[in-house]
Amino acid sequence: MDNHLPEATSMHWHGFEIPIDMDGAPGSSQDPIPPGGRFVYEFTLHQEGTYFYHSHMAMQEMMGMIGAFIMHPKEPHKPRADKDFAIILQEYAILPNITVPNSLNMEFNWLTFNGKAGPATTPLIVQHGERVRIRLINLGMDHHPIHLHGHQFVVTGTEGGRQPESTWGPGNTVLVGVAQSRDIEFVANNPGDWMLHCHLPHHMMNQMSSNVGPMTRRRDGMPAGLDMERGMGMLRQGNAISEENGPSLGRGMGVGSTAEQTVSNSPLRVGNPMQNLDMPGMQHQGMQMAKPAVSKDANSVPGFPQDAFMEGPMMAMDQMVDKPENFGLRPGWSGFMAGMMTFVRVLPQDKYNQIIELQKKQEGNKPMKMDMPGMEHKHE
Ligand SMILES: [Cu+2]
Repeated sequence: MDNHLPEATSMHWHGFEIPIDMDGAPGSSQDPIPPGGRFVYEFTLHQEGTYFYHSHMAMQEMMGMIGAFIMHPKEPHKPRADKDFAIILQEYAILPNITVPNSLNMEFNWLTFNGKAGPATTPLIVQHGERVRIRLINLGMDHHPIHLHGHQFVVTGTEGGRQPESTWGPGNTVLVGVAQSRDIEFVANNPGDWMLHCHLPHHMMNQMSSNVGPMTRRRDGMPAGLDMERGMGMLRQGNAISEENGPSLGRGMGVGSTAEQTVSNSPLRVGNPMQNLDMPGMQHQGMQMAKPAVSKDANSVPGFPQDAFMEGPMMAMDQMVDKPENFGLRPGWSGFMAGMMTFVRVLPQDKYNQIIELQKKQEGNKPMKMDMPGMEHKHE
C-alpha cells in the first residue's frame, strides 16, 4: 500500500484471521505508514463472508476510507442467490458549497448508500422471483436500521461470516451497527418499486442541521444564532491544530452547544411559500421546484408545515439523476427520496430486460478512463 495522504496511515483488514503484523493497527501491530511510504500487506484467506477493510485512523474513516472485501465460498451457498449486492453505509458533514467533509463534526447532513444520497443512489434491479442477497456494511458514527418494503428477509450472515440456517428468522428491518456487516436474503416475490432505506427519520433526509444559522428556509421570530459555518464547526480561517482553534474545535458546535437555539412553531411568512426561502425566487437547475402542498391554515397547526420543505414535488429532480436503473419510475419520485434511501425494483421480465439493454447502451457511451482530463496514471 502506497500512502499518498499528507499524513500517516495504516490499513486494517476488518475481521480477517491473519497474522498480527498484517492487522494494520498503527503503533501496535506496525509502524504507521508515513506520507509517501509503502507497506506490503500479504496474507492467505480461509474465511467466507462479507468483510471489509478500512484505514485505522479514525478521521480517515470519517473521510470515507473503506472498501468491501467479499470472501466467496468455493461452492455457492444454498439456496443460491441470483443477485448479490453490496451497500456501504456512510455519513458525512458537508456544508453547502464545500466538497470536503468535516470529520470532527458530530452531526451529519449527508447519509449515503455507496457514496450517494437519495435520489442519486442507484436502485437494485431484480427480476420477479429471483433470490436476492444484499450485503450491508456500516462504518460511521451511527447505527442504521435498514428497512425493506414489501418483503420479509432473513439475515444469513454477519461481519463474522455465514450464519447457520437455524438462526434465520423472518424480518423486514435489520440493525446494522457501526463496524458490522449484515447479509440479508429474500425471494423477490412481490412486483413493484420497493423502498430500501435507513429508518432513522433524519437519515431519510439530506442537509440536516441544527438551527444554527440561515438555512434554506427562515421563519419570522426564529433566532438565527451563529452563522452556519461556525455553528457546524467549520473553520473560517487558520487550521485545525492552530493555537486558536485547536482547543475548541469539535466541541462548541451544533448539538447541545450554546449555539443551539430553541425554535417555536412561529408563523411562516404570508404569501407564496417559496418566498420563505432565503433566496427569493431561487431556482435550482434541474430541479422541478413546484410549490409545496401547504394548506391555507398550515400555520395554525402546531408543528406544521415541516415536511412540505423537506420532501415533496418541489424537491423532485428526476432528470438530474436520470440513469437506466431509474427508467419507468413514477414521475416525481425523486422528490421523496433522500439520505440513505433507494429502491429494490422487482420487475417483470420485459421491463427488466429493457433496463439491462439501457445499461449496456450507457456502458458503450462511457468515456475511457484514460481520457479523463486531470487524471494521472502511474504504472509500475
Ligand atoms: Cu441511519
